Parts: sequence; C-alpha cells; structure tokens
Amino acid sequence: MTTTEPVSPSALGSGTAATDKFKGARATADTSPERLAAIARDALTALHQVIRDHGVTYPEYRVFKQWLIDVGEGGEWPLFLDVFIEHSVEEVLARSRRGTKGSIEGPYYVPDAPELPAECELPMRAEDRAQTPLIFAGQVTDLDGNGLGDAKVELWHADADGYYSQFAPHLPEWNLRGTIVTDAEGHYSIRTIQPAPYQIPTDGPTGTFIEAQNGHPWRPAHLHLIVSAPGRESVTTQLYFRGGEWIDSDVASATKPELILDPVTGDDGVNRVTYNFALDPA
Ligand code: MBD
Ligand code: FE
Repeated sequence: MTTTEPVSPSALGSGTAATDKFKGARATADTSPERLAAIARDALTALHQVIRDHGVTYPEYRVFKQWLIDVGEGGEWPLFLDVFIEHSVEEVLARSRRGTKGSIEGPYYVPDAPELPAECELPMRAEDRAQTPLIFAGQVTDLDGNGLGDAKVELWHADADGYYSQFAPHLPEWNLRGTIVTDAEGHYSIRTIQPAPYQIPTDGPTGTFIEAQNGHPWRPAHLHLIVSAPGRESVTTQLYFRGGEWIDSDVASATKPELILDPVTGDDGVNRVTYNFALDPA
C-alpha cells in the first residue's frame, strides 16, 4: 500500500522555485556609481534611525540577523520583497505613466508562456474546469483609444486553491498561463476561471514577520497581466474583483480602484467582463 503525500506547496518549495527562477534571469541596471552610493547610504541611514528610535537591543539585533539568514535559506526573498517593497517601486514608475494603471509583478511571473490566439482558453485541468468560468475580453489601445495591432497580453493567475503553476509541484507546467496574441485591432477574448484569494505561506520567515505585525497573510483574488505592443511601453498590472475578500487590506498593498473588475454572471453561469488597456508611447 502506498500513502499519498499532501500536495500543498510548502513555503520552502514555492520560495525555492521563485528564487531559482529569479537567479536564472540575472538582474542588471544602468545605475551610475554616484546614484548607487547615494541610495545605499540613505538606506543604511534610515535603518540606523529606526534602531535609535526604538532603542533596539543586542538580543533583538541578533534575532534580526537570524531572521534575515532564514529568509535567504528559505528562498523567501522574492516573496518578501514583492509583498512588502515592490509596491513602492511601482509607485515611482507610475509617476511617469498616463495609460492603464500598473501594479506589482509579484514572484510568480514566468516569461515565454505559449502563445494563444486572440480568442482562446487558458490551459487548464479538468478540476479547474469545474470552477466558475470567466471570459475576459477587451482591446489594447494607445492613449487616444486607437487599437494596437501585434499587441500581446501575458496572463497568469492562481487556481481555485490559490496555487500557481511552476511554483507548486502538482500542476502542469503552463496551467493558467498564456501569451495571448491580439487581433489586428488589439482585441482579445480569453476564457479562464475565477481565481481564488492567495494566502502567503505562513510556515516560513515571511509568515513569521506577518504574524509579528498582527497582519493577515492574504491577497485578494487577482489576475496578473503584462500587456505590450510594438512602440509602446508595456504595462505590468493586476486585476481584482469587486466585492472580493481582502480587496481593502491586500497584504502586498497592490490594489487600485481603477483595477477592479465587475463581471456579470450570465444565464449560462459564465462570468463575463470587459477591460481595455491603454499603453503609453515608448
Ligand atoms: C502572489 O500571488 C502575488 O501576486 C504576490 C505579489 C505575492 C505573493 C503571491
Ligand atoms: Fe499573484
């Protein structure tokens, strides 16, 4: 007789996968040495001031050091940074944008998902098919509302259990992920399922941090998107669902009022919603 292991992904499992993928891409930036020095100095100064203000003790300092080591060894830096820091970087980017609002990318984007036609269904399993269907349609345009040809909509989201393919071992490689190639006027109509709220793993150091703040580990149900077209700035964003749990208290501080969908349920039980993307010039 064999026993079945529970498939629930651990903090270590999803964190390690996210860390390995990020390392594989090798980040770079064209920051000048002067600018880097100024940012590094100010970051340290801010931390020194917190230590003085709170009268941080040696035992507390050592616990902090241990926690930092644990975050790294648990592979949780992508998770921790994207949940607690990325929203402020996105805020800076948004200063120079006029088109559709952006939001954070988060730790679970995978580039080069298989291409799908403008009218399509995301890859899904039989058990995904049992969830409420969602048809997400719209158009990619410039800032004046002109349709953009050769536009792409990269879409990825969690399943009904809150798991992302490639970060949970039990899911097919491209489950609920796709690169949708729009028609010549930027239109798309994508069939998928309603995602579920996402719970940050509570069994790792990020979970410990959230608990220490008396916070909750939830993100509202969301779709992740990167929308692009030739000659335009691409936008990385997320879409949420009106009335959804945690919309007003997202642990990752990544919701915006302009990014909330209001799907209509048809007599056929299918949720339908339209959302258009306006892209800034490159
Ligand atoms: C997610 O699904 C997510 O979008 C972010 C930002 C962090 C953790 C899980
Ligand atoms: Fe997400």
